[in-house]
Amino acid sequence: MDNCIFCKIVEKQIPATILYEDDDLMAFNDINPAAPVHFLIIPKKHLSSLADASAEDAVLLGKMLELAPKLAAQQACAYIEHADGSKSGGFKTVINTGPDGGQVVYHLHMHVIGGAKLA
Ligand code: DGP
Repeated sequence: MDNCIFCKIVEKQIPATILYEDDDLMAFNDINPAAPVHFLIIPKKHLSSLADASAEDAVLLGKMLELAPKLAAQQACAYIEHADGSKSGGFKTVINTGPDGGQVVYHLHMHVIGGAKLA
């Protein structure tokens, strides 16, 4: 889509630190990280926001959610349940939607944030 900054990243028209790419998804580091690990998972298909997703996008949304813990683990913030029952690591996933949700870039994206103890 014209004038969409994330579509331009998908098209490699502007640079980004790309962590993952397949036919449907891309993940790249956030330009303004809120924590030591902060990357975005986006569908390559332009959807303006989560509110624009429909039933036909359910598999795509599922793939985004499935990818988050895998990439988080690669970025050294895996969530681990230990044999003794204790837990460590982890990360936060956020999808901002609309002005009141704090959305600034209108191409659906999921923030994955970690590498620190988050509130
Ligand atoms: P949101 O408020 O959920 O729309 O967050 C948009 C995020 O996108 C924000 O954390 C900064 C990031 N961002 C904006 N422009 C660029 C860019 O050109 N490159 C990268 N890597 N991230 C960007």
